[in-house]
Amino acid sequence: AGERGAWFKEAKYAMFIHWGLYSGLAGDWKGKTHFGIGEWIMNKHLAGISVDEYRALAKDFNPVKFDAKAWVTLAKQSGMKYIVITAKHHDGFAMYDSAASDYNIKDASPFGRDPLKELADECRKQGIGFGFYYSQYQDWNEKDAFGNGWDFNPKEANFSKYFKEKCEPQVKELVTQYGDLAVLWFDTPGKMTKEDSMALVNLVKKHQPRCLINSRIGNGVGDYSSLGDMEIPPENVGGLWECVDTTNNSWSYAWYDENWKSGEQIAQNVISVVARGGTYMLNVGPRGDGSIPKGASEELLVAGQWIKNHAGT
Ligand code: FUL
Repeated sequence: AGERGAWFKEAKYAMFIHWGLYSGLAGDWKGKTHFGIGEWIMNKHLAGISVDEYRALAKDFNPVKFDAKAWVTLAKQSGMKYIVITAKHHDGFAMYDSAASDYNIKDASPFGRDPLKELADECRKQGIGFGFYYSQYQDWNEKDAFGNGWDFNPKEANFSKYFKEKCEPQVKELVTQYGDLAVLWFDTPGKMTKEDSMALVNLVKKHQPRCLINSRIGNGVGDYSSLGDMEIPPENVGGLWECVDTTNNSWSYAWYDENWKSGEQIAQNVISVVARGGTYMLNVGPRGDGSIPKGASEELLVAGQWIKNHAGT
């Protein structure tokens, strides 16, 4: 990524946010708790929710406590230099106003706002970077995408249809309607072809020449490498790289997951990763109502204070 990657090396510490319809379930489906990672609750490995039942969740999703200013202020006070948030996770629900699919927060929920637009604007206002997570290969809402074998027959999937009609148009919306993006964070490329990975790379770079793409775009065509989930390497792995971790165990909010890292632990992780030459992107999972659990925010601020005292940023 050369010069384009210079800011990334400088930034070193970022906030990751997993937020979607699954946040409202918080690990619970019809009174039963499904332990694991909250954003996977729809999957057959957890509750195995049908597309119809899952889609209905949008009607009750109303994050009235969402406050872009409070989220960005928290990231800044924690010492983080940019935010990356789930525009669309594997469940297929767009958390922004998408013309390419009406299965999105603006059109399908009573909230009726585009929270990611508000967040992007607020990041710009407060002077930190902003980027999107986008699940390009798995989309459990679509019969033509990969991942939902409990509702659809994978043998009948026409991936290029999904790719042309939803994936590419949505990525185009993200790179053209939210101002300058720091990062486009793709995930679980699976068996995606190099041609498809490159189509997304070219689309992003055409509109956002300075935006970096992580290695989970697949086929070795990313700008920097994202290590395995929650993996803090024992030494410098070389090149541009990041470690993605979370403040507790689940990425998205789960009612039972109170295993919060202490401020001291967070500061130690930041130091370890940064000392080894990487970037630490640490996740918070806001609740379905838009509030960020204190177990995360308070400890982030403790670590942020430590970083300010010792590194003067
Ligand atoms: C994984 C995803 O499957 C998880 O849900 C989460 O988004 C994590 C950061 O990446 O591979």
